Amino acid sequence: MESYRSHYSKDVSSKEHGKTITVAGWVEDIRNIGSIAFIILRDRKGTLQVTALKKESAELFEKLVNIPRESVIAVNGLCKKSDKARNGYEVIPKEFEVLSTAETPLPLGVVDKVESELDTRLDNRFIDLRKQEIQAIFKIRNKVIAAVHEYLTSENFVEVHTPNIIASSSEGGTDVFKLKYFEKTAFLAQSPQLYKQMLMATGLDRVYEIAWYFRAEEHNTRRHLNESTAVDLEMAFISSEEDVMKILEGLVQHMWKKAGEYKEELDILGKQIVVPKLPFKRVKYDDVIQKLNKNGSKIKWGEDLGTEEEKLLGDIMKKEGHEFYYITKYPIEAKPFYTMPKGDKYSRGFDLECKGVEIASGSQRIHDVELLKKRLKACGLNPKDFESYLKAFRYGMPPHGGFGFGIERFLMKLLDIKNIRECILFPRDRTRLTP
Ligand code: AMO
Repeated sequence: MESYRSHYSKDVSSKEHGKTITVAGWVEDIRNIGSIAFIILRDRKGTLQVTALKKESAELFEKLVNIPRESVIAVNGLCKKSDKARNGYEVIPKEFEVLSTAETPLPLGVVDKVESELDTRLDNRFIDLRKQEIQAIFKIRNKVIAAVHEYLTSENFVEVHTPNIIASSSEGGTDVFKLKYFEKTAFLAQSPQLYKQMLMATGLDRVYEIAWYFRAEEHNTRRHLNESTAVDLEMAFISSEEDVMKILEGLVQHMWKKAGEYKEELDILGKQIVVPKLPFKRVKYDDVIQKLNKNGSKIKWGEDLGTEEEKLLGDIMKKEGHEFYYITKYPIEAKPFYTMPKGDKYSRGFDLECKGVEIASGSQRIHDVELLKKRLKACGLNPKDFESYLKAFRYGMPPHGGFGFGIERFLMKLLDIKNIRECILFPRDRTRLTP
């Protein structure tokens, strides 16, 4: 065979009728009814029927029908219109080559009707991803990330890449992975927080990064990963956190709109996209607590919202007609050390929630070095551990702010996926380190 593939399944049309073509892919199914056999061949675009007739060549027929399912083959043959074939065409094989034989039994079915456990699927992710509905999630993921670049470039943001091996924890908490860095101890970045802020002192006054978050959180939930991805953004010369929130809601709307253009994938997933209207509702933290308490929650002022409170708030807000809403004016004690205070008790920190799940959080930051040191100490951290970060605030640092926006959380909400592990290729959670 000269080339293993001259056509993809879906590209075959009336132009190919009566011509010899080569198709290649995975053997999804074989139906042998004695004198005739139908081999369903799958490639990245879909499936195509290869129809083998015993009377044409008994030898070729026997070899073809005995290929184990999910083996990779290339078939050269005559392309013909066919009313009975799934996509209107079939290939009558002249010759074929087995490029890779699949072992039997398969650890996971590709087109089986029975649903497999998520763990079995993740253990065999390379087969799981052969299913078109699973591939659709990642094609849409690719599309929304492209939309991030498109939108932020149009808003004059510069894409940057900052280190993931760092000397002090980025979020200040204990949920940090330690590692040996030659003679020193290093950490995996919980976010690019310190670096994106340092960049505000450079004149690159609008930056973003598609970032990796490494978080040593012990809990195993359906909305947490230990390694996740996020859109991280920082912008200078803002007059308040509102400037940041405007960019974030514009970005979310653009991503939603662009995802809606992936009709084929959305059809496979049975989803319809309704683009949200702007501006998103803003609800003050105090009002959130009131709403929650009125609806039976025992949450106290000053506490951060847990999963249950977020869900309850999602229901309350839905009744009021809002799927997207910002929680604003958080108490300072519920926010990280870099958050700009507002008066004694409050802060300029916000969360963006979508249908009961936090998808982003951000704030205006402290740009005064003395206040920053005070807040570090108040949060139980040692300013000495943050010296190289603090230095960037001593020689001219403009007012600035930004946000971190979880890509997997976004996909969960966009596609109504219940478990975040479905939204990343090879999830890392409390117990999973392979594949
Ligand atoms: P925060 O910790 O709230 O803020 O994270 C920002 C967003 O990242 C996503 N996210 C996660 N997704 C999956 N699994 C996790 N374990 C996880 N942790 C966070 C969420 C969340 O809203 N530096 C600040 C952001 C900023 O102020 O710029 C930060 O990291 O969608």
